[in-house]
Amino acid sequence: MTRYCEGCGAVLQTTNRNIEGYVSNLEHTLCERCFRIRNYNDYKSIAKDNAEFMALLERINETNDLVVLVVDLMHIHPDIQKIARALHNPLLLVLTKRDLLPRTTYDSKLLQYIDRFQIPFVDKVMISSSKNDHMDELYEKILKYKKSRKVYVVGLTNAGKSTMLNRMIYNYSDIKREITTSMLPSTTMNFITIPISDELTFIDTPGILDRGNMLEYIDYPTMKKVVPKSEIRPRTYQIKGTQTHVIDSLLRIDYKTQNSVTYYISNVLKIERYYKDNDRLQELERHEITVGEREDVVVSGFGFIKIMKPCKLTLYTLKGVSVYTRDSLI
Ligand SMILES: Nc1nc2c(ncn2[C@@H]2O[C@H](COP(=O)(O)OP(=O)(O)OP(=O)(O)O)[C@@H](O)[C@H]2O)c(=O)[nH]1
Ligand SMILES: [Mg+2]
Repeated sequence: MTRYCEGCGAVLQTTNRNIEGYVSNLEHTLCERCFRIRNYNDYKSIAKDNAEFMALLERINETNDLVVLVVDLMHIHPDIQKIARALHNPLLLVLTKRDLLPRTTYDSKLLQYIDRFQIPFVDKVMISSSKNDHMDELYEKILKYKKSRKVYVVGLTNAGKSTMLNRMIYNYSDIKREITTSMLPSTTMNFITIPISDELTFIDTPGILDRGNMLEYIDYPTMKKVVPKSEIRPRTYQIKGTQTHVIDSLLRIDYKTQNSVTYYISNVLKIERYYKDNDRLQELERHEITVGEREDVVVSGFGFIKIMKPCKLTLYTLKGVSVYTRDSLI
């Protein structure tokens, strides 16, 4: 009989330690990887490919069940359109990790921001799973819009799907169960069925991969610094003439013209400023970026920088990390 890991949904197997679902003994309910994440913070990356993910979406698309699309507010990625286009199901939007953005930002502004993707959501909710904020509102909306017993939870990898579901399990069911969550992308490996009540069963899914995410390229101690844990204190700098900003060994930006720039990144990251030429981090991958009116520069998995005036800048970061501009979020 096929058995599945309770933490990540992988099929349990005893043959290959380097692929998903490995256990030394089939009596175990958690795979070795989940066990190590939970007990030792030992993160082993097992990436799925997106073809597999799209095949899972096709299975959801064959149903008419409600789909909850979870979007990380720190990481609103254009790929959510790809997910929405692949599904004909009713879609409920959940914007999560609200606790990380400044309290002074209007919720309505954040909710409206998503309208530019022109996805016909049945409704939208903004939550913080960490703080247990707006979970009752979300639960009521799920009960209101669900078409059958099953409700699927989808989104990009690392969006916070499993953390949200752990809250749901704890708040609204009697079951004693925890899905594995982690800072590392691709934690959930397969569909995981979570019966909450006779009327409601959630199905957690692996997230669509986001290849350019910085978290794929850094070690655990660095990840702990980069992933914000509390409300971000925006840091604003006035640029007069030329200025270089260097953040750890991860990012360098050369500004060339007068501007005002605000960083939305983890509070523990130090921003060093240089007013004279220097060659720090120039060995990293170079991006020449043209910033338009009221735009952010997004460094995937790291954070974003709000730039007041249109300009050209040079940015250096780890090879493979995706960098792009978008309309200002805040
Ligand atoms: N600050 C904050 N962090 C959160 C919140 N929800 C999730 N996280 C963090 O986000 C990271 C990813 O969470 P997961 O629940 O594992 O994400 P996922 O969408 O299930 O990811 P995959 O299984 O890889 O697709 C973890 O480090 C969580 O602690 C939240 O509301 N606030
Ligand atoms: Mg997950």
